[in-house]
Amino acid sequence: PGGTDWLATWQLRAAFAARLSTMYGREVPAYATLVDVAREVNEDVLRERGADAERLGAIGRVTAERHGAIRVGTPAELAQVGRVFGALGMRPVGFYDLREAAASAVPVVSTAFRPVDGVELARNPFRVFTSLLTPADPRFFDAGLRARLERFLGERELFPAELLALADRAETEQGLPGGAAERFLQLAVGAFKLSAEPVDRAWYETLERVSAVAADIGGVRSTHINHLTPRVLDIDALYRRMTDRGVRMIDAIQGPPKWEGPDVLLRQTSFRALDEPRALRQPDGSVVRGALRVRFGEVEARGIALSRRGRALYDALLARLDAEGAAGAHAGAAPTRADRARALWSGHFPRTEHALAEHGLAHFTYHVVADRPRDGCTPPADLPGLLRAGWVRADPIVYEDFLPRSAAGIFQSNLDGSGTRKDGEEGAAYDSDWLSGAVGRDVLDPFALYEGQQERSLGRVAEELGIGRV
Ligand code: OOG
Ligand code: NI
Repeated sequence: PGGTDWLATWQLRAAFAARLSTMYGREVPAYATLVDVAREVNEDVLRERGADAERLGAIGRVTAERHGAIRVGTPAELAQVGRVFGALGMRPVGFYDLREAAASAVPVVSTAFRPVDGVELARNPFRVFTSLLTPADPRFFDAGLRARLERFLGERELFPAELLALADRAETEQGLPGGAAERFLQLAVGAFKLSAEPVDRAWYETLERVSAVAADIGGVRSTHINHLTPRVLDIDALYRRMTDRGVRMIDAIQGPPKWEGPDVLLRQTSFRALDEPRALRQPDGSVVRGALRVRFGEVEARGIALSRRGRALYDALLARLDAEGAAGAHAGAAPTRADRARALWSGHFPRTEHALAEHGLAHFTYHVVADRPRDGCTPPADLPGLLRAGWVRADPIVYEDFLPRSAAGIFQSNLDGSGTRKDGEEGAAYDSDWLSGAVGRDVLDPFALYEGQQERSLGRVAEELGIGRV
């Protein structure tokens, strides 16, 4: 393959992300405001902090960086999504069970499609959080509703055959020639456009009584991009500026607190979308103009990827914060959750990248320092020694994934009703293996990906310095 009008996998991915962004900006005007404010904030941070601002990604990558969210109804639809994103070099990573979030259960299990290779991520890190409805979970759907839902979903077509054929070709050939690329991009972006087809009101409302997410997925004959999230370097500043512009944000930033130590994992916040006009088909067959509120704006700041141990520490701190909150609510304690989180992190989380690396709590790639003065010493054989004596430098690996709790919170904070999950019944079992079977591709373990990236960099260090494994 080749030729001047050839689009390689990453170019297809970048073009898809850019076109989706243009389409979404037309559909949801507040998104354009969000993107403007995010750009302003990023420029300011770059001016204030200089090169340090780019420690977690070059500004070119960060400015173009987006994640989308989509929701589908059946394993067959998910497998088709896998083919479309496979054409863009995006693989399913991670398993998220959002049915289990205590205060905010939604009847879906999810994964994220994204590039996995460091070079590909640097070229364009576009990712899509992808959720699959769980009609087999009796806590949400009784047998009758499940049967109706599965019949409805089985009869719709989200992705035209021509799109899937082009996707398969692009994946096999790792790109497409100009004309085919153009057609593929048009069809792919079109598949995620909000449909103008009238919504069957009675059916939509039946599902809405179970969950607004179930209605959004199974109440219509098409899918759509649900939100498109830019990345910002200072999410607290962004939150203030959006509020100043009169956009009402949800009441918190989800994820780790703002504190004096390194940014880790992912911090996100959002605002409610406005009602969008939609045609509704009434039970008597007439069509009226109505409105649905399904889409919203979200923004995020990304930090360093934690190791399994680091993540366990993070989860433990979060659990403590919840427990204290529950206790404090009775005692009428004054500090806000954000204040308490900051105090807890300051007491228990390492304050420097160096300490994170030393305790194996976060992931880094390691690189031989090219211009280290030649002082006749031989390099030490251990990593702390190599770092201390300046032979090797550690660059943080950016967290490319999502947080189940923030995801559930984002879903829920933007829904009208809270829906119903009947407890006391056994939930249907879904796990990462089941999801791999549904999508027809291995759902990869994010921790293993970060570990692999770190290990490969250490292998290169050992080779370049001519020392044994570090
Ligand atoms: C997905 C919500 C999760 C995130 O950033 O955590 C998500 C959805 O609303 O479909 O996008
Ligand atoms: Ni999101």
